[in-house]
Order: sequence, then C-alpha cells, then structure tokens
Amino acid sequence: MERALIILKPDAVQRGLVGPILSRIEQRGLKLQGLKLMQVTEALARIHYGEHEGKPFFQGLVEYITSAPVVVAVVVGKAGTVEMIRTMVGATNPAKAAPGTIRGDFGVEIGRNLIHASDSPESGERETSIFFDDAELIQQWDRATDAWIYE
Ligand code: YYY
Ligand code: MG
Repeated sequence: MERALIILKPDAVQRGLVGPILSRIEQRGLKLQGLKLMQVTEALARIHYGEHEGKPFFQGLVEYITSAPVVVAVVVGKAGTVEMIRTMVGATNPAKAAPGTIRGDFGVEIGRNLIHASDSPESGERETSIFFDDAELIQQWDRATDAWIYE
C-alpha cells in the first residue's frame, strides 16, 4: 500500500471547492485514512516546504499556505497511488495543467494552484507524519466497496 498527503490549499477552501476536489478522489476509489480542517502555522509550512527554502517563491508560498484554513487528508491505495494522484492533480502551473486535472479545471495561476499532493511514497510518509498524529489516522479499515474497486 502507498499513501499521499493532500492539502486543499486556502484558495480551495475559500472558493468552496473542498467537496468537488475530495469527490474526485473518492470517486476514483481511493480511501481516506485521515481528514481535518486546520490552520497551517509558519513553522509547519517551513518544515513541509523545506525542499524549497531559498527559492524565490518560498516566502510567498509560506504566506499563501498560512493565509487561511486548509483541509488536509491522507489518502491510501495500492502501489502506484501517489503517481495516480499527481496525475489527477496536474501540472504545478494551472495555466499549463491539462483539462480534466484538478489544477487544469479549477485554477489559472501557479501561486493559487489549489492543492498539494505528495510527489513520492517517501514524501507521502514524511508529510503524513508532519501533519497527523498516529491517533488521528485510521490506518486500517474495511470499506464495503473495496472488492468492487480492487481485484
Ligand atoms: O509539487 P507541486 O506543488 O506541483 O510543485 P513544487 O515544485 O513542489 O512547488 C511547490 C509549490 O510552490 C507549488 O505548488 C507552487 C509554488 N511554486 C511557485 O509559486 N512558483 C514556482 N516557480 C514553483 C512552485
Ligand atoms: Mg511538490
């Protein structure tokens, strides 16, 4: 199994797109392990986006992600799930993202690109541990539809 952290960024929450975006993930057949509304602190933002520290967009990125509440989710599925989610999310710059992707359907600018998704299984684990305590996650639960989604 593989899991990804997803953040519905402040613009997604402000624009009332939490439902439509989460729907796509649910409809695809992926399973939630955790879900919450929260305000990201500057310290948390700097840790989460640590790989981008020093880049010209870093300060603006921290200001954006901390500017209003976000919805964070942990999504789990079979091997390949992280890549599948990244494909659903689309290119970093919504102006270049393909129609049918979340960024390509809902956004126009890189600084308002609606959603974060882990870019590898390793970052999925790292980011999950940054945003969630173990007690907040339901790591193992049976879903009645599982047998209709996975062979
Ligand atoms: O993983 P992803 O979100 O698609 O892009 P990253 O390259 O990891 O960058 C993180 C975040 O930074 C991106 O979602 C928007 C912002 N950003 C930016 O504002 N300007 C850039 N040139 C590159 C990234
Ligand atoms: Mg990234």
